[in-house]
Amino acid sequence: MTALSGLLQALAGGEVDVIDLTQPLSEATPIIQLPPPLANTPGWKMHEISHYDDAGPAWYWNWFEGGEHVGTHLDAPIHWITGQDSDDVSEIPVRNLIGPAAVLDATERVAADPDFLLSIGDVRAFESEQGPLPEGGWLLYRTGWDARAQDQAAFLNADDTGPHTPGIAIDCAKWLAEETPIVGLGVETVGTDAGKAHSFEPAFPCHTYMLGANKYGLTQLANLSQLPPTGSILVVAPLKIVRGSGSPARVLALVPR
Ligand code: 23J
Ligand code: MN
Repeated sequence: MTALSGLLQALAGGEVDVIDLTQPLSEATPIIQLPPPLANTPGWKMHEISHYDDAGPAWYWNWFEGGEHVGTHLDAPIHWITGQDSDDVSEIPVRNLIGPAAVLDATERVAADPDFLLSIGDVRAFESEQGPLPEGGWLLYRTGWDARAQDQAAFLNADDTGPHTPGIAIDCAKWLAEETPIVGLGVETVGTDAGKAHSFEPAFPCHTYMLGANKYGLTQLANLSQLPPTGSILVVAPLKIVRGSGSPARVLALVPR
């Protein structure tokens, strides 16, 4: 038996499940809101070409417009100034897009504090229970925020002082980027950085350090509650947009049952 025939058998026999970690992409998909004078991304928009009608009697198809950073999407290193000499989304080695996932659950602490920031100590505590962060893998940061993903106001959770969504502490972002063997960080929120991260020093530390270390970000993930802390495999499939800074992505997990 080869490794792949074993995988097929496990899929057929239900010992391995495929879980879709992707949020539906539609005109209702929440998008990030940066404060003025910064420009914002347009959301997702669909335009019908034909629908079994005079414009195309036997076929239905659409065209679409939207930002690269809409919905469940991947941030390529070139997205940030610190990664400007690194890969655009079409240049990312595909080997990096399949790897082990470590799922750290902070749902309870985020429920008590929407501005919760993950610390190095939290990741160290996870590692002492579950083993070290995986080489070439992904840290998936579970916050329960995916429950809000169909409602832009609840998802962005903004008030007079700006958005309040969970993220990563500054020193933890730097440590994950520079000292751990992961290739990327995945989150359930609108961006890998906390809602308050515009006022951090440096601003948006996850983007600054992770993309600056030639690593990746993944946002607006769904269904992390269906993954074990370790033992699943992530498959990330962004579009191969030439010069793209990122792309909406289909993200799947292979999960042992
Ligand atoms: C541009 C500026 C700040 C942020 C972002 C984009 C994102 O979250 C993104 O999607 O990369 S925080
Ligand atoms: Mn992005």
